[in-house]
Amino acid sequence: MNDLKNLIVSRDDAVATIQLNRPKAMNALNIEIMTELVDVLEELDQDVDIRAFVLTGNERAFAAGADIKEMADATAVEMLMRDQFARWDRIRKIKKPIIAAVSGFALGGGCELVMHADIIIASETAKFGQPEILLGVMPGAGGTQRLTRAVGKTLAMEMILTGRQITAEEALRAGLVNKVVPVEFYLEEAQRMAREIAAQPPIAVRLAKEAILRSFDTTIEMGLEFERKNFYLLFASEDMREGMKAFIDKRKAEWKGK
Ligand code: DAK
Repeated sequence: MNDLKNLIVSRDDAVATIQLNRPKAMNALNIEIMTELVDVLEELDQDVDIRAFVLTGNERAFAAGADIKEMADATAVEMLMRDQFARWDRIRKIKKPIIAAVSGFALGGGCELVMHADIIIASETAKFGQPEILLGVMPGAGGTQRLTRAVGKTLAMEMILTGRQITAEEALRAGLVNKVVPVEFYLEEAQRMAREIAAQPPIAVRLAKEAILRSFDTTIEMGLEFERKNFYLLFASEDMREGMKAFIDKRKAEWKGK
């Protein structure tokens, strides 16, 4: 993690903040930055001292998409052989909660990366869009699926078929983001929420995140079944005993992550 060229990683107690750091290229997501990002997320996902992630960019751009310069001359076979989708799938498998703190442009792959996060905090200046159509292509890292589920069919169609960007306020109304805050506070607010989640019992957080994500690829029946299994499983945790006992004793619970 020491020789990262495109990311700045900082730790504050149980929260790891990962900042995309290719400012001259508007944080365009080239293969190198995506490789670093996925490796860091996986490494910290295994670190018991880290309980939540904040993923951010800079004030001007969260990320302006996949690196167009890296893709412009690629053939279909080269794109296939680069197997970039595998990296995105690995982000999907991260177990700890990821909070995206978004300011400025979150476009194309940048918007898709934001939608891989579990919670999204936007600054008033954030702009979300899937402008791939303007380049002769279409979203390739989940945009047609995740944006549609987040904002509904008609707005997703408009954004993807015209390339129109939406403002933070519009994103809030459409249900794409959790909160819009002044630009001075977007990172702070995401870190505050990450700390709040990091203070919860980690096994319950992990199993709840897993169950929510499962709702995207299953029927309600199978999803409920999955939820129930995770619910039962929590009765095997020390934290469950502690949480309920602390309530009865009228004291604050002390979580062990066991
Ligand atoms: N790629 C490469 N460079 C980019 C870039 C990008 N996406 N976005 C910006 N830059 C670079 C610019 O080229 C410029 O570099 P220099 O000319 O200084 O060398 C620098 O960043 C500053 O950008 P601008 O001069 O354009 O700054 P402005 O403020 O005027 O405009 C902008 C900001 C964000 C509106 C504009 O830069 C822009 O429209 N950028 C492109 C946005 C876009 O079309 N994004 C979608 C890209 S396609 C996949 C997964 C995902 C994807 C594909 C495959 N696999 C898993 C296989 C996703 C595809 C996409 O995202």
